[in-house]
Amino acid sequence: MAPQITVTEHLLLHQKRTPTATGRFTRLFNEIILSAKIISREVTKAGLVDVLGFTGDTNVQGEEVRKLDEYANRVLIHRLSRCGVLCAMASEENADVIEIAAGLPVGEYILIFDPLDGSSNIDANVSIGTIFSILRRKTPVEGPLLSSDVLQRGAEQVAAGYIVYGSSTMLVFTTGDGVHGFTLDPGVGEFLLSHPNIRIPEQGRIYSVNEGYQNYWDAPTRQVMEYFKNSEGARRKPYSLRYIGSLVADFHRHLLYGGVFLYPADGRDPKKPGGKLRLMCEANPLAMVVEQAGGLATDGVRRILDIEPEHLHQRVPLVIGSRDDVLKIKEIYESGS
Ligand code: AHM
Ligand code: MG
Repeated sequence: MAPQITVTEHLLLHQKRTPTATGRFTRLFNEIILSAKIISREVTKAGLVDVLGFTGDTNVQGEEVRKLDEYANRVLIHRLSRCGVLCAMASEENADVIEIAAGLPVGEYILIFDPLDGSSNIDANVSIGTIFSILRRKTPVEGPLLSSDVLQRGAEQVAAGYIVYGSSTMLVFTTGDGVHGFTLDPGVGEFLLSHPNIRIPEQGRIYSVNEGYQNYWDAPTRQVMEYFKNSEGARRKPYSLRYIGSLVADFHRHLLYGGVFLYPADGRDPKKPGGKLRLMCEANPLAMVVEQAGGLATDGVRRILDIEPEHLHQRVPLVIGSRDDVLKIKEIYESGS
C-alpha cells in the first residue's frame, strides 16, 4: 500500500528542507486546516436544517441557526485570531481589515480569505469553497499596521489556496513550490496527499463564463466567445461550455482537466466597472495557484499577480486557466477588436 501522507506531515517535511523555518507558518496552516474541517462538517449537514425541523433563528437545541457563509467567516476569524502568528485578517464578508484583539499574541502574517465562495449554491448541493491568501507584513510587528502591509500585489503572496467542499472535501495550495492537493478522509479526519504536483494541461477544451451577460460585454469579450465556438480555432472544433457559478468548483475542474474560466468586466453596474470578482481574496490566490501549476491568470491584458491593489475589496476582470487558452484570449484583448 502506498504511504499515506497527511497535509501536516507534508508541511513538516517541507519545513525541514528550509533551515530558517520557525514553524510559525505551519502553525498558521494547521489552524486553516482545522477551520476547513469544521466548515466541511457543517457544509455536509446543510440539507438537514429543514429535515430536523429547525425554524426561524433558533434550532431545537436553542442554538442559533446560522447562515453558512457567516458561520464559516466566524470559524475562520475565531480560530485564526488565536493562532499567534497573524497581525491582521481580511475577509470578503467584512468591510474593514480585522486586527487581532488586544491581549492576543500577534505575528508577521496576514490572512485574506473568502470564507464560503458560491454559497448561494449550497441548497442545491453544488460544490462551494473557501479561498485564502497569505501575506507577510512589511513593517515591523511592533509598530502600527499600515494599509501598505495589507495592500500587497499578488506576486508577494507567501502561500495561497482553496478548499473545495464537493463530492469530497479537498485542500489545494501552494507555498511557491508547486501545487499539491489533499483529500479529506472523513473516517480519520485527515487531509491525505492525493494530488501531488498538480500541473494544469497547457490547452483545454472547456470554457466557463456566464453568457447571460453577453449584451453587457465589450467587443473583444464577444470576440473571445466567438473564438471558443468557432470550429476553425486552434482546436479545429468548438470548446464545451461548463459554468457551475461557483468559482472554486469551476476553477478546480480546469486545474485538473484544463480549460479557462472568465468573469469579464461588463456594463451591468456602473459601480462595479471591474466585474464581480475580488482581486485580493479571489483572483490573487487562484492566480498564484494556477501559475504554480503552469497556467496563467490575467485581467485580459495585465498579469493578475502584478496588479497593485488600491483598496481591499477591489474588483477585477478575471481570465484564468490553461496557458495556451489564456494567451489566445490575451491576444484578442490586446488587439482590442
Ligand atoms: P460570492 O463571493 O458572493 O459567492 O460570489 C462569487 C461567485 C463565484 O463563485 C462565481 O464564479 C460567481 O459569483 C458567479 O456569479 P454570476 O452569478 O454573476 O455568474
Ligand atoms: Mg466570493
